[in-house]
Amino acid sequence: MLAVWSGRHAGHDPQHEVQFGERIPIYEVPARAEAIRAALEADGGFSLVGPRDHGTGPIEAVHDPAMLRYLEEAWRDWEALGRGGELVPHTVLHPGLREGMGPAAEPSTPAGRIGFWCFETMTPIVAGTYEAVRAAADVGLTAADAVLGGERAAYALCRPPGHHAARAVFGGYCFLNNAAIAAEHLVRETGEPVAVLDVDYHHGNGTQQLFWERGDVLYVSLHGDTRRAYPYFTGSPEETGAGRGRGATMNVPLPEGCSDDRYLDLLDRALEAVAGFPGETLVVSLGLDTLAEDPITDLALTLDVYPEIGRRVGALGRRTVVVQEGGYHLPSLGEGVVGFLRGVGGG
Ligand code: OKP
Ligand code: ZN
Repeated sequence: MLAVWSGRHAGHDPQHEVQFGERIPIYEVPARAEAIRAALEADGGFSLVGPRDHGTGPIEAVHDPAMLRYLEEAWRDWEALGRGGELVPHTVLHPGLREGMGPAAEPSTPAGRIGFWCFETMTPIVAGTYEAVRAAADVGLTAADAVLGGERAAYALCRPPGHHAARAVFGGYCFLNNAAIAAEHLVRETGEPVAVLDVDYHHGNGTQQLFWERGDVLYVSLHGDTRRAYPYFTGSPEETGAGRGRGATMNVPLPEGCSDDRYLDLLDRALEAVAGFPGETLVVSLGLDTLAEDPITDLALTLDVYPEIGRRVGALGRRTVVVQEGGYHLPSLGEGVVGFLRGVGGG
């Protein structure tokens, strides 16, 4: 199987995330991508290639161009103030702040701008962030191109992840929504509907928001029930899309301690929705943070289940682009990803 990756992810290397007033070591680290790459290489069944530069067009087809401009300028403008370290907001644009008063305008200072575009405190910007997030988008797009070129499946080793990034806001370790950018690219290139299946532990609020009113992109997600789990404010089963997208969003909340068997049952429901949706192309947002050992989540999946999840996804018989999202237990990441991909590929 073709696996696309870029070494430029390594430039996004913040040391901390801020949680509940504490600075703790960040979980979303460069070693994640390196662990996956090493496992793909060791397996021998993958051809690793670099991304092709797709420019800003396919990104701006999904995200507010002003947010992309902000990401490009953020670190430079921060440095110009003589600042360094890691750029994290102290003031965030909560919708209640301007309730009934219309939208806010983008502020002009770095301190104001980051709170306008970023929704939380765990997604720092550093010197290499912009280059890394552009590379991650290109990695996803290049894997999509492989499938457009006739490959049955391709893997995009994206880092940082993307599914929490919405049209005009970023957070949750994510800046650009790699999977959504790839899905939109696939819709435009094929002229056909595309399904997105999100099996990361966390609800892909960004992907859901981007395709909420779209009837030509299905979004189906299994995730830790957001009544208890991040990102808290999206992901309920009552959310099914609107307008032309009515019925083209499906959320399947997972209970704390969810086992392999329970997960596979719920996965089958999600896969039925994909099978009932038109089109031949599938994008998978793959997170390994559903694993029992994952340090930031609460399910009980074992490493053995990922090949079976992959096999069931592969059995849909769709052309499939697998996009990396989360997964924070470094010792298991490589085996989990390789197992899933081998399952998709029928191996
Ligand atoms: C990104 B992806 C709450 C911690 C939440 C942010 C999680 C972002 C996950 N105590 N941290 O979906 O794996
Ligand atoms: Zn996640």
